[in-house]
Amino acid sequence: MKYLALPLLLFPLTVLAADAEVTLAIKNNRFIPAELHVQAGKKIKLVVENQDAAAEEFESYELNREKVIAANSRGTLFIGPLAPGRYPFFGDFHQQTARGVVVAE
Ligand SMILES: [Cu+2]
Repeated sequence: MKYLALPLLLFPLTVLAADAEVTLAIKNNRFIPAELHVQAGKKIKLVVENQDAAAEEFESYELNREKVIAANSRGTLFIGPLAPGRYPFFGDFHQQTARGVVVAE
């Protein structure tokens, strides 16, 4: 019995494991950096750090992701593995200024 438990314990860890971690900041309703370079074909843990006093919603149709990041807090998203290419994203609450792109290469 005890040997059976080990894979079950490891299973969630392996699923959640990312190959790389990148950080994106939000400051003055802008993403920094606005162009985020990641490795194609890898699962990426994207940490979004909102340094503003207002919430923002990270959104990307191409990445099929949408997540609200509260004021002065962090949120985590997993993206990929991505094919080489460009994947625009935007801040849904400040679309005029909060724009960026993930470049997978
Ligand atoms: Cu939205």
